[in-house]
Amino acid sequence: VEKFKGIIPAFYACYDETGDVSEARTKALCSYLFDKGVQGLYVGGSSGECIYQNLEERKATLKYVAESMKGKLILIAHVGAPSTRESVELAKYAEELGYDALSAIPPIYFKLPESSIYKYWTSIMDATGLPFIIYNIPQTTGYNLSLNLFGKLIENKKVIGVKNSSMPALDIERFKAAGGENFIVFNGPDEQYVSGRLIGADAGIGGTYAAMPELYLKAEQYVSTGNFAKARSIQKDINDLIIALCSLNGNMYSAIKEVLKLRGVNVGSVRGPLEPVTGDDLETKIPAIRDMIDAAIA
Ligand code: NAY
Repeated sequence: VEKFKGIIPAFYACYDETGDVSEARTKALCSYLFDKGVQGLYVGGSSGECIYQNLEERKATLKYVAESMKGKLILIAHVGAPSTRESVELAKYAEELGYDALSAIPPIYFKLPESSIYKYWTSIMDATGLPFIIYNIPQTTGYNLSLNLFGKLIENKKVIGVKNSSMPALDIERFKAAGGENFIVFNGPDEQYVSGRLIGADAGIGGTYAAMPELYLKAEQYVSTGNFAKARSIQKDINDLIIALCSLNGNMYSAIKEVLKLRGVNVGSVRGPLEPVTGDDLETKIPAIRDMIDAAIA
C-alpha cells in the first residue's frame, strides 16, 4: 500500500499530428514525468480521453507506458469502458503488461442500480489478480459512490483504495474513516489537494499534475512536513493556474497540451469532440500561463 503513496499524474492521450496515438510522444511524456520525480502514473483515465478512444488505442497507450516505465514508476491502468466485456479485456491486458493496479469509473450512460454497478466493478476485479482502486467522479459519471456500496466493495480484499474526485472534502474523510489505516484514499480534485491531504487523503491522482508536477511535489513536501502556510500558498498558485487553464477557448486538456509544448514536451492536441485552443488564447494566453507556472516554481 505504501508504494502507491505520492503524486500520481493522470496521464494524457498522446497524439501525432494526424490525431493517431503516438508511441514516441507517449514515451516522451513518460520520461518527462519520471525526470520530474513523480511516484506513478494513472493511465487511460479522464485525462487520457479514454471514453473517446477505441480499445486498440487504449491498449497501445497502456503498452507504450509499460514498456517505458515498468519497474521505474507505479503504474495504474484505468480500464473503465462502456461495456463490461471491454473493461475486462483491458484489465487482463494490463495484468499481462505488468501494471501494479487497476481502476475504473462506474458504468456510464444508463443510470443503473447499485447492484449493477457492484457487479460491473466485481467483474473487473474477478478477471485478474491485481489490486483495484475505485474511481468516484460523480461530475462526469452522474453516480456518486454511496457509503453503503463502498462498504460492500471493501469487503473484497482486492479493493485497496478509492480515487475520490467528488468535491466535498467530507467524502474523502468518510471513505478514509470507513476504509481504515491500510486503505488508500487518493485526492481527486486538484483544486483541493492540500485540504484533501489534511482531511484524510493519503496521496493524489490528478489531471493537472502533469502540467505542473513541480508544484504538486512541493505542496506534498510542505504537507508532509507540516508546513501548512507554505502548502496553502502553493495551493493558491495551483488554483490560479487551473482557473486560467479552464478559462480559454477549447478544452482544458488542449490548453494543458499547448502549455506542455512550451515546457518542452509535445504530446499533440486533443481529438473531437474535445476542441483545441485557438487564436489569441493560443498565441498570448498559453505563453502567459507557462510564465505563471515558471514564476510559481521559482
Ligand atoms: C483522470 O482520471 O484523468 C483524473 O484523475 C482527472 C481528474 C480531474 N477531473 C476531471 C473532471 O477532469 O484532476 C481533475 C481535474 O482535472 C482537476 O481537479 C482540475 O479541475
